Amino acid sequence: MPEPGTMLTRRALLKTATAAGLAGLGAATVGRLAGFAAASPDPLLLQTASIQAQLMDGAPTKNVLTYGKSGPPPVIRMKKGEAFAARLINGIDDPTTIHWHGIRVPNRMDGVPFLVQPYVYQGDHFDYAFTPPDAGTFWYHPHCNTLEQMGHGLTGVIVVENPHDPAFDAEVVLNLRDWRLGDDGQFIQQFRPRDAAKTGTFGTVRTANWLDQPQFDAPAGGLVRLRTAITDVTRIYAFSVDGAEVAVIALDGNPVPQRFAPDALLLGPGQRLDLAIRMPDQEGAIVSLRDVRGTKPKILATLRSVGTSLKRDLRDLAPLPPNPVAEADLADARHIALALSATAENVPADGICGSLGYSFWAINKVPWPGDTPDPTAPLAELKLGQSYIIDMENLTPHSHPIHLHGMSFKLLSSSKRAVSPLISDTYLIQPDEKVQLGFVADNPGDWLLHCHIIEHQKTGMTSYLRVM
Ligand SMILES: [Cu+2]
Repeated sequence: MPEPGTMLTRRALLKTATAAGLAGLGAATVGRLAGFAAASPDPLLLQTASIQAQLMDGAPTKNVLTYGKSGPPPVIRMKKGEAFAARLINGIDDPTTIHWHGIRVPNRMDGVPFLVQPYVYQGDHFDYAFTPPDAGTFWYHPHCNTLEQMGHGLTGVIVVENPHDPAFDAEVVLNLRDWRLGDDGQFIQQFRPRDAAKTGTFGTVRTANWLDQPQFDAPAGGLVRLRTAITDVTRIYAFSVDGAEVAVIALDGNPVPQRFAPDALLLGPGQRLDLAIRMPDQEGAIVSLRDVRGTKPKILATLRSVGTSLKRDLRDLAPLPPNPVAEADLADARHIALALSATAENVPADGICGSLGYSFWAINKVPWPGDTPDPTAPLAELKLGQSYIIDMENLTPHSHPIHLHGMSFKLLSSSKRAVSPLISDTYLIQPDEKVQLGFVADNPGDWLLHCHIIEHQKTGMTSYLRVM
C-alpha cells in the first residue's frame, strides 16, 4: 500500500514513470513481460488476485480483489500517442475483462464481454494493446460481474501523460471509493434491491487510495496537480477544497475551457477531476479535499505544506493543451433521442455476467439486459464519420452518470443551466434535466452507453450504439 505522505516531484515522476504505478506490488504478478511481440512495448502484467487488506480499524478484510499481490490496483501511466500494452491474467475464480474508461481505444480493446471480446476465465489471459490519443486522468475496471468485482476492489486510476503539459511541483493521484463492510470489517451484501431502484446502495467505509483520509506532503508555495477519479459503484461527490487557492483544470480527462473553483462541484461514478492547487506558503499548513454532499461533509484527503515557499503563482500556470477530439458539425448532425426512465413492470431479468435479477430502469422504455450473450439490437446504428447529437432526457427523480464508450462528446446545452462546452465521456444528468451532447461517430464498433451507478447499469440502464 502506498505510504500516506508520498510526494512525487515532477523530476521523480519522469524518472519513475513506470515504477510509480507498480510501487509495492510483486514483480511476479505486476511487472513487464519480456519478448511479448516485436515492435510492441513490453506489456504491463495485470493479474487479478483475492487478498486481505486493512480497510478499517480492526481485522483485515478478506476477499478483497486487486491487480497484483497486495494493496490497491497500480496507477497505470501511459503517454499520449505512445503504444501501450497490458496482459490481463485472471487469477480469480470469476471471469473478468478490463475496460479502459474514457480512453478512445479500438473496439476490440474495449473490454466488454460478448459485445467485443470473450470472457477471460481463471488461469487464462487476454492481451490489450492500444495507443491512447488523449492525455488526462482515466481509470480501469472489469466489465463483467462488475458490482461484485468493482465493489470488492478492482478499480484503478490511469494517468496519460502529455510532455507538453505545464510543469507542476508535485502530483497526487487519488482513487476515491467506498466499501460495503460490516462492523467486523468483512464484506456485507453488496446491494439492496430497494436501494438499487433509487440512488443505489452506498458503501459503509469511505477511502482514498484504500486509506482513510491520507495526507500527502507537497512543497510550500508550490503548484500541485491533484488527479481524482471516482471509482465507486454508487456515490456522487460534491467537491470542495479548503485552505488553498485552487482551480479546476480538467474534467473527465479533458482540459476545461475556463478554469473555475470547485465550489461543491457534483461528479458521479466514473468521472475525474484534475485540480491545480497552490500550496500555502507556511510550512505545516493543511489543505483539505472534501466531499460536501449531504449533511455530513467528509474530508477525503489532505495536503501538507513542507519546506520553504516556492512562491509560485497559480495565474502563471499555462493552459493544458486540448485533446484531439473531432468537432461535431452541428448543422449536419443527426439526432438520437435517449429517454431515461424507471421500468413500468418490475420483472426479474435473465442473464449472466452479473445480472442482479431485477429490472428497475429503462432507456427509451426498454429495460436492457446489459452484458448478456443474447444478440440484442443496438439502440441506434450510426454512420462512420457522421456528426450526431444525443438528446438525452432524465424522466426519473435520480441523477445518472451516463457513460459512452469509445468516443468523447461535447456538452452543448442543458434545460437546467448555462453550460460551458466541456468535452467528456460521462455526463451526470440531473432529475428532469434535458441535455444535448454532440459528437462525431469516428470510432467503428459496438459501444456501450450506460449509467455508471452499477446497480442501475445492471438493472436495465445499459444499451449500445453501433458505428459502421
Ligand atoms: Cu443511473
